[in-house]
Amino acid sequence: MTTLDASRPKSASGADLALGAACDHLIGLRSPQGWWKGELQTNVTMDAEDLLLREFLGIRGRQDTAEAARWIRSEQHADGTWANFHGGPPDLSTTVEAYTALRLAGDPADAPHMRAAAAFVRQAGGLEAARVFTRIWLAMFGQWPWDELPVLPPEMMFLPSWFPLNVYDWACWARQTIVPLTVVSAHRPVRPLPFDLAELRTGRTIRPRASLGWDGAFRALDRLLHRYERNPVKVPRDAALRRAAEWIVARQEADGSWGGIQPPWVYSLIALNLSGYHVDHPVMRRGIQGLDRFTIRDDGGRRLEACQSPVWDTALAVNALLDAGIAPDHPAVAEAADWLLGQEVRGPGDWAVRRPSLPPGGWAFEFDNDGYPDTDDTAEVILALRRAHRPGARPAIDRAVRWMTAMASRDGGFAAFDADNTRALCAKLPFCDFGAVIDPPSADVTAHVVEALAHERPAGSKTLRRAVVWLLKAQEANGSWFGRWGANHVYGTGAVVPALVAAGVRPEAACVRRAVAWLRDQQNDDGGWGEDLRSYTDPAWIGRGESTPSQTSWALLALLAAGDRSAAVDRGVGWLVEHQRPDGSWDEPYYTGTGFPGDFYINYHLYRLVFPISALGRYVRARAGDAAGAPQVPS
Ligand code: R01
Repeated sequence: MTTLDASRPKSASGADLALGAACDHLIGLRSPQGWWKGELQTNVTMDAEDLLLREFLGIRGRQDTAEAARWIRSEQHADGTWANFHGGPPDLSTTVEAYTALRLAGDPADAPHMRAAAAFVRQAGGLEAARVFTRIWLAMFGQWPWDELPVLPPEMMFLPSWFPLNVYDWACWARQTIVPLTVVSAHRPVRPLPFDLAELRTGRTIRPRASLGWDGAFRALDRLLHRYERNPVKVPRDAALRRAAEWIVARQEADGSWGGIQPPWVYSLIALNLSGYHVDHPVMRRGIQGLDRFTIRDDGGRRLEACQSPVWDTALAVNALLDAGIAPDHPAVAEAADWLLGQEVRGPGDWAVRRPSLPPGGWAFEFDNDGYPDTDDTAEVILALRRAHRPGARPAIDRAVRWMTAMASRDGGFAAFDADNTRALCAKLPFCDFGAVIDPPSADVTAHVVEALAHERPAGSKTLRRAVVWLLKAQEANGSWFGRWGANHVYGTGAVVPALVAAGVRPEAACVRRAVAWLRDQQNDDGGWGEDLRSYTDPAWIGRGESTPSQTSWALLALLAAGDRSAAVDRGVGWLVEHQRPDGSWDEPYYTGTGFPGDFYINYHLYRLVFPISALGRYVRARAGDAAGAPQVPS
């Protein structure tokens, strides 16, 4: 007997049984407080950098080292390398960092797994070819000359918020990384290791090709800054370092983190330590202790989450259960909705630099990330709360709608954390060889906002209309939409089509028909959908890849919203039903979440469950509607 029988229409079909088992499994995963949180899996640079951080601060313990090393070894491929995601290619910087951490843990350089790793590193260009972040870590331990890194002067703290390259021109995740790194690179710390990484060097110097334009200009500026670094003017330098340290301390979150993400967190701890904060200082203690809550310990060893997704996961879970037809007063829905209400952001954040008179509201991604609410989470929570019909939710929804609406960028689209964070120049700095450093509007975020606003605002409201126009303009020639925060065009299209239909675009409209045709074209022979992460760097992979539960569900959500009742939909549902595990969940080794296109990917462990529930739920209900004579769209 499932908990659902009372609240869901019965039918003996495979989809219905699969849906019931999946809902039971999801409900079984919720916390006593009512929230959900799936593991947020990334790559071993998190674990390697955690050991390096502890070494730097002089707090590295034997047990933690041994357990982290065990995890890092377990992730190594047979050829000695590490990748950044399941099925991904060997990654040079990740392999350098993992190798360094294992040396720290005592693995001898002549052990077979270490020799294999070192051979790959040399063949891929050596330390000399690793990313800037990796070489900063090496410089902190005397394994790379500070002179051979791009300069990031702390004096950038003095640039006003209208001046190019000021700290608020950077995406919040890059801003919170760069400010502490200006402090670190001004101090040029060297804390020696008991070993040398000679075996990872090729001896070749990487001399950038002579070039014109911004690259050349920034390289010239970097040479000037290097000269300045030899003898910085003391008074402004000291003032800049003080201001940076204050800026960092003011942004520590209640859980001790910075931005709730690992890179700002570890660099802030290092920067404050260099600024005179001893490891016993309360700020440092909270920061170091907070890392514990991001640490997972199990049979595989000890690993860190790059960040945590409880608000996001809970909003998606509530929406999924409601899609499945579970009643809003079911305790799993009601308690989660009440927990979400308690997570509302009620204070100011960096977003206010661009929207100074806007009252706060909305939701962040994490437990205690109060300085950085985002429109993506806010939209999903608004959708969940309005459907959950909780007494007392209205004021919070209204504040959120108002905040989210005002976060529209100039062009009418929506980005995650900031409005008008579009200074493309940021990415041209020689420092920036990894990850997205600005937060411009994207189709997936704009779609989620449109879907939320469609229910909350009159169809003709100006913000909603402009966002819909933004989406129509963003449609690719092939009929799909790009996926910034999920992989990839299947995610974008799976978000945009339901949003457009919710906003009143007719399913017969050409833009929807083109999206449907594209999705049908991409369906795999097995009935599922998949899109390889290589699609971010190689257009030949767009829409192609092994079928996965979350991506199959995204495609189905778009087709169902478009009124598609073709065999393609039945075959997609068939794929989900056939691949369900006996426990009601699905396996999803492939990463389908995107941190930074091309550079950083996320396996959200709950995606494999919440999206199939939404897709199966809407499928079952659409079929029930068809049987009751609801209109269908011809395919
Ligand atoms: C990182 C890094 O580790 C990281 C971790 C998480 C994110 C940002 C936003 C959201 C919320 C989720 C995760 N939504 C907009 C998306 C919803 C699906 C980003 C980065 C790595 C390197 C650097 C993240 Br530098 C900085 C951070």
